[in-house]
Amino acid sequence: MGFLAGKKAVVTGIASDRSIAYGIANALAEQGASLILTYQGDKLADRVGKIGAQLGAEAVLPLDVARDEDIDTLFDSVAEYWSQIDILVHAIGFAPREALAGGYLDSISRDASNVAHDISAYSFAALAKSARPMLSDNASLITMTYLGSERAMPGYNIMGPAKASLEANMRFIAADLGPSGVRVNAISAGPIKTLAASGIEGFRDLLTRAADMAPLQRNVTQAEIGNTAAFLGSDLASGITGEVLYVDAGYNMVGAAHTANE
Ligand code: 0WD
Repeated sequence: MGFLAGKKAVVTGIASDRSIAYGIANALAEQGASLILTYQGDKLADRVGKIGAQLGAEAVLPLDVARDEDIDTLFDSVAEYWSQIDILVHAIGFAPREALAGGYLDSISRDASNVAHDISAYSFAALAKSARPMLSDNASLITMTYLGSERAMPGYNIMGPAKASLEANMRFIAADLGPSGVRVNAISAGPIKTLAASGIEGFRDLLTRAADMAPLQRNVTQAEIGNTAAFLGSDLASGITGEVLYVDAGYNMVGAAHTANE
């Protein structure tokens, strides 16, 4: 029996079987959690529906976090299956493609900034707020972030400030929900080739550089992010809240002098 047996998990952000959220859903299922997945928009309904069937999900529900009515109705729909939620995974990020190329100031605009913050950061608070009445008294909320929140990574541009906002959101939500026993954390993943990542200019170089510099001398996998989410979602992590946990083969802590081959 897995260490998440009996837990009920809502996982957002699956766009394909390369999505980080797919790795997370898979790891949660392997450890015995029951799943409800969400998909963004009709064009992903079939693909995520098939993934749901493959993972044995109890339901696959629509959620576009740009729409308040979707956020409001999601948990009404979840309540038709479950009375409580133990794990909520937010693996959603978006910025207009033109904002993820070229220099920061060249690519920035009010619209791109608003969209990136709305979809990538505010949506975590909106989901937590809406899920709150259904959260079990040892529930775990998990979001996905990236080192661009604290370092000016080339090409990451407006997603950097959006991830910084997401991490601050995570801490404020953790402070709010902590008294009721609910834990809230972020996983800061090293680069992984997914649909969203391929929109970032120079992403291939980022992958190579991260693998060269990281102490483990490689990139991380979806499965490694998934296993970390399974741990954070479980009672094994009962003392951890308000944290950013790096799953990046050690890249974030290496000084420039340790850059391999330079
Ligand atoms: O290297 C990477 N891939 C890293 C990703 C490193 C560190 C962090 N992350 C983060 C991302 O910023 C994101 O928050 O992990 C999260 C998941 O990203 P992913 O797995 O890399 O990307 P992808 O497979 O594309 O899934 C992200 C999905 C969207 O995919 P598309 O490709 O269609 O934009 O987020 C979902 C959507 O399914 N999404 C939305 N869901 C609901 N409402 C919305 C929305 N408005 N917008 C995007």
